[in-house]
Amino acid sequence: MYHLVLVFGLLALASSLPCDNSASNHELLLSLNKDLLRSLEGQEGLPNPSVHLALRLSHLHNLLKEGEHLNRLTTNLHNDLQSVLSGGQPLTGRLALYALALKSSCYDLNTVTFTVGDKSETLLTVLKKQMEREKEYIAFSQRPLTNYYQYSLGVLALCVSGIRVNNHVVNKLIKAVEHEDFQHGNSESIDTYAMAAMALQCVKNSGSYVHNAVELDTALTNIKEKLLTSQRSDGHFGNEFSTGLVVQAFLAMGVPVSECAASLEAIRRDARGNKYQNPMAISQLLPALQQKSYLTVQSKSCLNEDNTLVLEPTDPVVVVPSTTKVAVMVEVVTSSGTSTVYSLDVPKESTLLEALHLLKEINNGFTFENESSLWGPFLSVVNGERARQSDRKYWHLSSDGTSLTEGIADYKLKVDQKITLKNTSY
Ligand code: B12
Repeated sequence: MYHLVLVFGLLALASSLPCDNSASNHELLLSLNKDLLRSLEGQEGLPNPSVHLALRLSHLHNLLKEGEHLNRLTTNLHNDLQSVLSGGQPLTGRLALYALALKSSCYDLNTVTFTVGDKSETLLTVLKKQMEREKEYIAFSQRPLTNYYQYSLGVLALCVSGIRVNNHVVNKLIKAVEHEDFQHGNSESIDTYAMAAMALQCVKNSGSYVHNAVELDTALTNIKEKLLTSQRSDGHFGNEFSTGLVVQAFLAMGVPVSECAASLEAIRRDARGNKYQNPMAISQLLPALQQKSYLTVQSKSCLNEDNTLVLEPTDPVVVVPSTTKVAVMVEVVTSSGTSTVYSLDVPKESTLLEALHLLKEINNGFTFENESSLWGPFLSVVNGERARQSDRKYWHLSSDGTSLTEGIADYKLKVDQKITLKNTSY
């Protein structure tokens, strides 16, 4: 009898974890973990707090490399954030990710300080003040200084660090859910709904939102519905790059893992097909694949951790440009609506960034500039025309009329096509 119960128990456990028990899944997790760890080595620029967070939430660790990266965060990233702060620009999202990354390494956040004016303030105080600024800005112009994704990250980082988030700050997020204010350009931002869900769930768990508990519950229910209706027939929620965050949000909201099986399988299918090359993409989906959400940072202990993740030396990959060419037309549509079309042939599999460089070299008047971000180069200026976040404008990328789901450094040109760069207001 006892054995029977045990067998049934094990079967029940296996069926409640349908996504994580095969050897091939383990291989995939190992390989994604290694990709993230390797991305730390190639990083010429600033250390990436989102990658750190994902590595720390993982079951597998390389404690030496994670420790070195932590040092780079508290020096290089810290100094960069200090200079942005001194310049007065908003940096809610990056401060929040920095706090989450440090917390995931069990770093004492009270010892992390910035100089503001002639005073020294802790990271969490600075973040709290950034949130106040964001809140004031919403009251005045119905949108945050940065965006609601970063606003949610701010609420989440404060909340998981045990800071009571101002009711008015939370209320602005609840209202934004109610008014369906989460946009990505001109479409809905599923990533933002997912991040807001984690933030609001954390606030709910903390029991600190005394303003109107029913409103908070309604917002969470509405987000859950919104996320569920974003599911595509292939299992993804939103698109390939939002699904990891959506699964994280469901886990945070207490949805059983078994209900996320189709979407976890969709992520794994895409990962095996090499869809996720960008470390940022991996950093947002790896916690979900390991059935964790950013909320688990709250209870993270750094004792007795695995230390088995090792990187085998890899031979340098020499990419020989393909001799097959693809014909690319690049259309630039300025804010006044004028359109200029350029044509060029590029080796098949070139990135859009490589194609734009080639186009610039041809010297036919085309120029462009980009700004670095956690996702890689963000196209910010084309033919001298800047599309700025402060003006609610950006250079929208599309191919044959379909919006790209990757940026200029990741999108590969595989067939003849027309790329449109359009200065778009949102
Ligand atoms: C807000 C947002 C935008 C806003 C940013 C301005 C604003 N209002 O703040 C706008 C609308 C301009 C935007 C544009 C684009 N976005 Co966007 N964006 C986001 C979102 C929801 C949050 C980014 C953020 O604030 N992160 C937090 C801060 C701390 O990180 P950060 O790196 O400092 O943030 C900056 C960069 O992320 C940059 N940025 C925003 N989007 C993108 C996309 C790429 C490819 C790059 C390199 C940079 C970049 O703007 C942020 C604010 O300054 C993310 C969702 C996500 N899962 O990350 C999608 C996301 C990053 N965007 C995405 C995409 C595809 C785009 C576009 C390429 C869409 C298009 N077809 O044109 C363009 C970028 C084109 C270009 N000019 O290079 C994808 C990227 C997927 C991928 N594999 O690369 C994401 C993941 C959404 C998704 N699930 O598809 N985006």
